[in-house]
Amino acid sequence: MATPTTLNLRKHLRKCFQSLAAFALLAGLVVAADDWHPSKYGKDDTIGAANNLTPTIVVEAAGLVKTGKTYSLGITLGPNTPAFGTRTFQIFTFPTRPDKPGGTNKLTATDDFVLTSVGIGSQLDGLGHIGINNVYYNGHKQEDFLRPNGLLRFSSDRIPPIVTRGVLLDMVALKGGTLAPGTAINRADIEGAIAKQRTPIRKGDVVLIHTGWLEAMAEKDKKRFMETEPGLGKEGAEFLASLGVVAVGADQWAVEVIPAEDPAEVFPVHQILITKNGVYLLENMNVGPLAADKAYEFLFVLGQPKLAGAVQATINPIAIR
Ligand code: UVW
Repeated sequence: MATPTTLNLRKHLRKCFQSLAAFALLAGLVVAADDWHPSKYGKDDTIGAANNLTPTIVVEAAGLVKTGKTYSLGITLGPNTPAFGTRTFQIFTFPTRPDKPGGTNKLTATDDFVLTSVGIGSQLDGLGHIGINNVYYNGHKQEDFLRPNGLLRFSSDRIPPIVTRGVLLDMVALKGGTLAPGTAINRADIEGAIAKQRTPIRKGDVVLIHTGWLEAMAEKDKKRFMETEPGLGKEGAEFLASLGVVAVGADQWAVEVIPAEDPAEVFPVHQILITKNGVYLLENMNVGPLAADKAYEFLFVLGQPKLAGAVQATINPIAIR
């Protein structure tokens, strides 16, 4: 028969079990929240989805060149280029030998000096750029790799040449016009474009999204261009990462939709692609000319600027078809 003491003991034990169960559930959630590191490419990996590039992919992508037409996907960077936050660009040009021409051949010369944010204009976001509560790609803390004179790890000059098949997802053609700011592009939209264009996305591809925002707004209203934009949503980002793409680009400044689908979140697509999956972002890509030619797949060529310790990279990838 249960005495008051044994009843109290049972009550106490039940409470203990309940607390333990709650703790186990919480621990499980914490583990699930961190299950993106170590990286699937290995605990020492520093190049993320660039691991999906192979010589075979390069050879196959080269086979997409049929006409020899080239497309410069970078926009020209200048002091008036729309920029995030306090980012700026300045160039100074001057004669190198102002006093007297050199030698008997009277050499004269001109030099330049550029003072710029790297994350301005057409840019690649490297794996040291974005973290989740100070945890970055492959579980690294910012203080482990950030130094005032350059990154110790994830420097963009270390990203291998990205030479692969490029796929343009023409959302403007799919939706019948420039996407409205705040429009999120998700899995159904991506699959819709893939089906319409007959361009499946493969492991190792670079995917570029045409929203129409760069052509519609970058010159017309720089402030509005930077305040909001149509772009990739979280589910779309998860989907593209699951396909093994190396990089995702768009013709707007953050690749992702602004404001975010959940207005309480800040750049969540950056975290899904860069931090969790090691997928690079390519921002402000001038893909309008590709869309105009219905060039939905092409050879994509991008070599990184060799800036030691850089977080991002100013880029001008070339599409060739
Ligand atoms: C941020 O730095 C958050 O923006 P972006 O990567 O688009 O330049």
